[in-house]
Amino acid sequence: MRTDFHHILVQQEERVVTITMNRPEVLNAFNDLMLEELTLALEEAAREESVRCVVVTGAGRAFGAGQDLTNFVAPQKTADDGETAKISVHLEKYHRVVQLMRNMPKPVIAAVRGVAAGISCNIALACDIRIAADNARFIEAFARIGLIPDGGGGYLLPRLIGLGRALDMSLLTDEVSGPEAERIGLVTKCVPVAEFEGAVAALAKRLADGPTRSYGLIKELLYKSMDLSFQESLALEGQLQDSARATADHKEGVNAFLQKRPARYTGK
Ligand code: T3D
Repeated sequence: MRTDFHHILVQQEERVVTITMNRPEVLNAFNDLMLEELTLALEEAAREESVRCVVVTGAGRAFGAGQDLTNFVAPQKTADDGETAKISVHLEKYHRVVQLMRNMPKPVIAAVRGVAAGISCNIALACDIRIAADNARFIEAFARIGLIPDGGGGYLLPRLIGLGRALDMSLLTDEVSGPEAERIGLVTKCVPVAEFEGAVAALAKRLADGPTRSYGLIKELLYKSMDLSFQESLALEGQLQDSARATADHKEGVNAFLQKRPARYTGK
Protein backbone atom coordinates (compact mmCIF):
# COMPACT_ATOMS: atom_id res chain seq x y z
CA MET A 1 0.00 0.00 0.00
CA ARG A 2 1.19 3.52 -0.83
CA THR A 3 2.00 5.51 2.32
CA ASP A 4 3.44 8.86 1.11
CA PHE A 5 0.37 11.05 1.62
CA HIS A 6 0.07 14.54 3.13
CA HIS A 7 -3.22 14.43 5.02
CA ILE A 8 -3.83 10.75 5.63
CA LEU A 9 -1.77 8.01 7.26
CA VAL A 10 -1.87 4.52 5.81
CA GLN A 11 -0.60 1.61 7.85
CA GLN A 12 -0.84 -2.08 6.98
CA GLU A 13 -0.42 -4.68 9.71
CA GLU A 14 -0.73 -8.16 8.32
CA ARG A 15 -4.13 -8.24 6.62
CA VAL A 16 -5.54 -5.03 8.13
CA VAL A 17 -5.10 -1.57 6.59
CA THR A 18 -5.79 1.44 8.78
CA ILE A 19 -6.45 4.74 7.01
CA THR A 20 -6.21 7.68 9.41
CA MET A 21 -7.52 11.11 8.40
CA ASN A 22 -4.76 13.36 9.63
CA ARG A 23 -5.53 17.09 9.98
CA PRO A 24 -5.88 17.10 13.77
CA GLU A 25 -5.49 20.90 14.05
CA VAL A 26 -8.93 21.25 12.40
CA LEU A 27 -10.36 18.01 13.82
CA ASN A 28 -9.63 16.25 10.51
CA ALA A 29 -11.99 18.48 8.52
CA PHE A 30 -11.86 17.64 4.81
CA ASN A 31 -9.94 19.76 2.34
CA ASP A 32 -9.70 18.71 -1.30
CA LEU A 33 -6.33 17.01 -0.88
CA MET A 34 -7.43 14.87 2.08
CA LEU A 35 -10.54 13.84 0.16
CA GLU A 36 -8.46 12.92 -2.88
CA GLU A 37 -5.95 10.99 -0.79
CA LEU A 38 -8.67 9.09 1.08
CA THR A 39 -10.14 8.10 -2.29
CA LEU A 40 -6.78 6.86 -3.60
CA ALA A 41 -6.08 4.84 -0.44
CA LEU A 42 -9.54 3.24 -0.51
CA GLU A 43 -9.15 2.37 -4.20
CA GLU A 44 -5.86 0.63 -3.50
CA ALA A 45 -7.18 -1.15 -0.39
CA ALA A 46 -10.15 -2.39 -2.43
CA ARG A 47 -8.04 -3.98 -5.14
CA GLU A 48 -5.10 -5.20 -2.99
CA GLU A 49 -5.66 -8.88 -2.25
CA SER A 50 -3.42 -8.91 0.83
CA VAL A 51 -5.84 -6.44 2.48
CA ARG A 52 -8.79 -8.26 4.05
CA CYS A 53 -10.16 -5.56 6.36
CA VAL A 54 -10.01 -1.76 6.25
CA VAL A 55 -10.26 0.56 9.27
CA VAL A 56 -11.08 4.26 8.73
CA THR A 57 -10.34 6.54 11.66
CA GLY A 58 -9.16 10.02 12.65
CA ALA A 59 -5.95 11.34 14.23
CA GLY A 60 -5.99 13.18 17.55
CA ARG A 61 -9.17 13.93 19.44
CA ALA A 62 -11.67 13.60 16.57
CA PHE A 63 -12.89 11.30 13.82
CA GLY A 64 -13.67 14.30 11.64
CA ALA A 65 -15.41 17.70 11.61
CA GLY A 66 -16.92 17.51 8.13
CA GLN A 67 -16.06 19.76 5.24
CA ASP A 68 -13.36 22.34 6.04
CA LEU A 69 -15.43 25.50 6.32
CA THR A 70 -12.58 28.00 5.94
CA ASN A 71 -12.93 28.17 2.15
CA PHE A 72 -16.64 27.49 2.14
CA VAL A 73 -17.93 30.97 2.86
CA ALA A 74 -19.53 31.94 -0.43
CA PRO A 75 -20.40 30.04 -3.61
CA GLN A 76 -17.28 30.03 -5.81
CA LYS A 77 -17.23 31.07 -9.45
CA THR A 78 -15.78 28.57 -11.89
CA ALA A 79 -12.66 29.68 -13.76
CA ASP A 80 -13.91 28.82 -17.25
CA ASP A 81 -17.35 30.39 -17.64
CA GLY A 82 -17.84 32.39 -14.42
CA GLU A 83 -20.93 30.36 -13.49
CA THR A 84 -21.47 29.63 -9.79
CA ALA A 85 -19.84 26.25 -9.07
CA LYS A 86 -22.43 23.73 -7.95
CA ILE A 87 -21.86 21.98 -4.66
CA SER A 88 -23.32 18.85 -6.26
CA VAL A 89 -20.25 18.65 -8.50
CA HIS A 90 -17.97 18.65 -5.45
CA LEU A 91 -20.24 16.14 -3.73
CA GLU A 92 -19.55 13.60 -6.46
CA LYS A 93 -16.09 13.19 -4.89
CA TYR A 94 -17.67 12.22 -1.56
CA HIS A 95 -20.05 9.91 -3.39
CA ARG A 96 -17.06 8.11 -4.86
CA VAL A 97 -15.72 7.56 -1.29
CA VAL A 98 -18.94 6.16 0.16
CA GLN A 99 -19.53 3.94 -2.85
CA LEU A 100 -15.97 2.62 -2.67
CA MET A 101 -16.47 1.62 0.96
CA ARG A 102 -19.81 -0.08 0.40
CA ASN A 103 -18.83 -1.83 -2.82
CA MET A 104 -15.41 -3.18 -1.85
CA PRO A 105 -15.67 -6.95 -1.28
CA LYS A 106 -14.16 -6.84 2.20
CA PRO A 107 -15.27 -5.34 5.53
CA VAL A 108 -14.74 -1.64 6.28
CA ILE A 109 -14.82 -0.48 9.91
CA ALA A 110 -15.33 3.12 11.08
CA ALA A 111 -13.44 3.60 14.35
CA VAL A 112 -14.91 6.76 15.87
CA ARG A 113 -13.20 8.51 18.75
CA GLY A 114 -14.33 12.06 19.55
CA VAL A 115 -16.46 14.10 17.22
CA ALA A 116 -17.83 12.90 13.86
CA ALA A 117 -19.69 15.83 12.32
CA GLY A 118 -21.25 16.55 8.92
CA ILE A 119 -19.79 14.60 6.04
CA SER A 120 -17.37 12.85 8.43
CA CYS A 121 -20.34 11.46 10.36
CA ASN A 122 -21.88 10.23 7.11
CA ILE A 123 -18.64 8.62 5.96
CA ALA A 124 -18.80 6.61 9.19
CA LEU A 125 -22.40 5.64 8.33
CA ALA A 126 -21.26 4.28 4.96
CA CYS A 127 -18.80 1.89 6.59
CA ASP A 128 -20.00 -1.68 7.22
CA ILE A 129 -19.43 -1.63 10.98
CA ARG A 130 -19.06 1.30 13.37
CA ILE A 131 -17.25 1.03 16.68
CA ALA A 132 -17.21 4.08 18.97
CA ALA A 133 -15.26 5.23 21.99
CA ASP A 134 -17.40 6.47 24.86
CA ASN A 135 -16.21 10.03 24.10
CA ALA A 136 -17.66 9.86 20.56
CA ARG A 137 -20.03 12.64 19.45
CA PHE A 138 -22.09 12.10 16.29
CA ILE A 139 -23.48 15.33 14.83
CA GLU A 140 -25.55 15.65 11.67
CA ALA A 141 -24.27 19.24 11.62
CA PHE A 142 -25.52 20.20 8.15
CA ALA A 143 -28.60 22.20 9.17
CA ARG A 144 -26.43 24.27 11.55
CA ILE A 145 -25.09 25.91 8.39
CA GLY A 146 -28.27 25.68 6.34
CA LEU A 147 -27.40 22.52 4.41
CA ILE A 148 -28.89 19.03 4.18
CA PRO A 149 -27.26 15.69 5.08
CA ASP A 150 -25.05 14.59 2.20
CA GLY A 151 -22.60 11.84 1.32
CA GLY A 152 -25.50 9.37 1.41
CA GLY A 153 -26.61 10.36 4.92
CA GLY A 154 -30.20 10.99 3.85
CA TYR A 155 -30.37 7.39 2.64
CA LEU A 156 -28.30 5.65 5.30
CA LEU A 157 -29.35 7.38 8.52
CA PRO A 158 -33.08 6.44 8.46
CA ARG A 159 -32.18 2.90 7.48
CA LEU A 160 -29.84 2.57 10.44
CA ILE A 161 -31.82 4.26 13.22
CA GLY A 162 -35.34 4.72 11.79
CA LEU A 163 -37.01 7.72 10.21
CA GLY A 164 -38.04 9.43 13.46
CA ARG A 165 -34.59 9.48 15.02
CA ALA A 166 -32.98 10.34 11.67
CA LEU A 167 -35.24 13.39 11.36
CA ASP A 168 -34.48 14.31 14.96
CA MET A 169 -30.70 14.16 14.42
CA SER A 170 -30.89 16.02 11.11
CA LEU A 171 -33.31 18.78 12.11
CA LEU A 172 -32.11 19.47 15.65
CA THR A 173 -28.43 18.65 14.95
CA ASP A 174 -27.95 17.67 18.59
CA GLU A 175 -24.94 15.56 19.49
CA VAL A 176 -25.44 11.81 19.96
CA SER A 177 -22.90 10.38 22.40
CA GLY A 178 -21.11 7.04 21.93
CA PRO A 179 -23.27 5.18 24.50
CA GLU A 180 -26.46 6.67 23.03
CA ALA A 181 -25.27 5.77 19.51
CA GLU A 182 -24.92 2.15 20.64
CA ARG A 183 -28.37 2.22 22.26
CA ILE A 184 -30.12 3.45 19.08
CA GLY A 185 -28.12 1.25 16.68
CA LEU A 186 -26.03 4.00 15.12
CA VAL A 187 -22.92 2.04 16.13
CA THR A 188 -22.50 -1.66 16.81
CA LYS A 189 -20.40 -1.22 19.89
CA CYS A 190 -19.27 1.54 22.26
CA VAL A 191 -16.22 0.96 24.46
CA PRO A 192 -14.37 3.04 27.08
CA VAL A 193 -11.85 5.31 25.36
CA ALA A 194 -8.96 3.58 27.19
CA GLU A 195 -9.95 0.26 25.58
CA PHE A 196 -10.75 1.72 22.16
CA GLU A 197 -7.56 0.90 20.23
CA GLY A 198 -7.45 -2.68 21.52
CA ALA A 199 -11.12 -3.22 20.71
CA VAL A 200 -10.71 -1.86 17.17
CA ALA A 201 -7.61 -4.00 16.57
CA ALA A 202 -9.36 -7.15 17.84
CA LEU A 203 -12.44 -6.54 15.68
CA ALA A 204 -10.32 -5.79 12.59
CA LYS A 205 -8.18 -8.91 13.10
CA ARG A 206 -11.23 -11.09 13.56
CA LEU A 207 -12.70 -9.84 10.28
CA ALA A 208 -9.35 -9.96 8.45
CA ASP A 209 -8.92 -13.62 9.44
CA GLY A 210 -12.41 -14.50 8.22
CA PRO A 211 -13.79 -15.83 4.89
CA THR A 212 -13.30 -12.61 2.90
CA ARG A 213 -15.10 -13.76 -0.27
CA SER A 214 -18.12 -14.69 1.83
CA TYR A 215 -18.00 -11.26 3.54
CA GLY A 216 -17.96 -9.53 0.15
CA LEU A 217 -20.98 -11.55 -0.99
CA ILE A 218 -22.79 -10.84 2.32
CA LYS A 219 -22.26 -7.11 1.78
CA GLU A 220 -23.64 -7.40 -1.75
CA LEU A 221 -26.70 -9.36 -0.59
CA LEU A 222 -27.59 -7.09 2.33
CA TYR A 223 -26.93 -3.76 0.62
CA LYS A 224 -28.72 -4.71 -2.61
CA SER A 225 -31.62 -6.28 -0.72
CA MET A 226 -32.41 -2.92 0.91
CA ASP A 227 -33.81 -1.87 -2.47
CA LEU A 228 -35.28 -5.20 -3.64
CA SER A 229 -38.57 -7.01 -3.15
CA PHE A 230 -38.46 -10.20 -1.06
CA GLN A 231 -38.72 -12.28 -4.21
CA GLU A 232 -35.92 -10.40 -5.93
CA SER A 233 -33.76 -10.78 -2.83
CA LEU A 234 -34.32 -14.54 -2.78
CA ALA A 235 -33.20 -14.74 -6.41
CA LEU A 236 -30.06 -12.74 -5.63
CA GLU A 237 -29.41 -14.91 -2.58
CA GLY A 238 -29.37 -18.05 -4.76
CA GLN A 239 -26.98 -16.50 -7.23
CA LEU A 240 -24.58 -15.26 -4.54
CA GLN A 241 -24.73 -18.52 -2.56
CA ASP A 242 -23.61 -20.35 -5.72
CA SER A 243 -20.56 -18.06 -5.73
CA ALA A 244 -19.91 -18.59 -2.01
CA ARG A 245 -20.24 -22.35 -2.43
CA ALA A 246 -17.42 -22.29 -5.00
CA THR A 247 -14.88 -20.65 -2.66
CA ALA A 248 -11.91 -22.36 -1.05
CA ASP A 249 -12.94 -20.84 2.29
CA HIS A 250 -16.31 -22.60 2.14
CA LYS A 251 -14.53 -25.95 1.70
CA GLU A 252 -12.12 -25.07 4.50
CA GLY A 253 -15.00 -24.11 6.83
CA VAL A 254 -16.76 -27.42 6.28
CA ASN A 255 -13.54 -29.47 6.58
CA ALA A 256 -12.55 -27.62 9.77
CA PHE A 257 -15.96 -28.37 11.28
CA LEU A 258 -15.78 -32.06 10.40
CA GLN A 259 -12.20 -32.34 11.67
CA LYS A 260 -13.12 -30.47 14.88
CA ARG A 261 -10.44 -27.77 14.43
CA PRO A 262 -10.48 -23.98 13.93
CA ALA A 263 -10.84 -22.92 10.29
CA ARG A 264 -7.85 -21.31 8.56
CA TYR A 265 -9.36 -18.97 5.99
CA THR A 266 -7.25 -17.62 3.13
CA GLY A 267 -9.78 -15.15 1.76
CA LYS A 268 -10.08 -17.15 -1.48
O1 T3D B 1 -18.09 20.40 -0.05
C1 T3D B 1 -19.13 19.74 -0.15
O2 T3D B 1 -19.27 18.88 -1.02
C2 T3D B 1 -20.23 20.03 0.84
C3 T3D B 1 -20.19 19.12 1.95
C4 T3D B 1 -20.50 19.61 3.16
C5 T3D B 1 -20.60 18.63 4.19
C6 T3D B 1 -20.35 19.10 5.61
O3 T3D B 1 -19.58 18.45 6.23
S1 T3D B 1 -21.24 20.39 6.27
C7 T3D B 1 -20.76 20.38 7.97
C8 T3D B 1 -19.43 21.02 8.18
N1 T3D B 1 -18.98 20.90 9.56
C9 T3D B 1 -19.47 21.60 10.55
O4 T3D B 1 -20.35 22.43 10.41
C10 T3D B 1 -18.82 21.42 11.91
C11 T3D B 1 -18.01 22.65 12.30
N2 T3D B 1 -17.33 22.40 13.57
C12 T3D B 1 -17.97 22.43 14.74
O5 T3D B 1 -19.16 22.68 14.85
C13 T3D B 1 -17.15 22.15 15.94
O6 T3D B 1 -15.80 22.39 15.65
C14 T3D B 1 -17.31 20.68 16.43
C15 T3D B 1 -18.72 20.50 17.04
C16 T3D B 1 -17.11 19.70 15.30
C17 T3D B 1 -16.26 20.39 17.53
O7 T3D B 1 -16.34 21.37 18.55
P1 T3D B 1 -15.15 21.48 19.62
O8 T3D B 1 -15.58 22.54 20.58
O9 T3D B 1 -14.83 20.15 20.12
O10 T3D B 1 -13.86 21.97 18.79
P2 T3D B 1 -13.58 23.42 18.17
O11 T3D B 1 -12.84 24.23 19.17
O12 T3D B 1 -14.82 24.00 17.60
O13 T3D B 1 -12.62 23.04 16.95
C18 T3D B 1 -11.21 22.85 17.11
C19 T3D B 1 -10.52 23.53 15.93
O14 T3D B 1 -10.95 22.90 14.71
C20 T3D B 1 -10.94 24.99 15.81
O15 T3D B 1 -9.83 25.70 15.31
P3 T3D B 1 -8.99 26.71 16.27
O16 T3D B 1 -9.98 27.67 16.86
O17 T3D B 1 -8.39 25.79 17.32
O18 T3D B 1 -7.97 27.34 15.38
C21 T3D B 1 -12.02 24.96 14.77
O19 T3D B 1 -12.18 26.18 14.06
C22 T3D B 1 -11.48 23.88 13.84
N3 T3D B 1 -12.57 23.27 13.05
C23 T3D B 1 -13.54 22.47 13.53
N4 T3D B 1 -14.37 22.12 12.56
C24 T3D B 1 -13.90 22.69 11.42
C25 T3D B 1 -12.76 23.44 11.75
N5 T3D B 1 -12.07 24.16 10.84
C26 T3D B 1 -12.54 24.12 9.56
N6 T3D B 1 -13.63 23.43 9.18
C27 T3D B 1 -14.34 22.70 10.07
N7 T3D B 1 -15.40 21.98 9.66
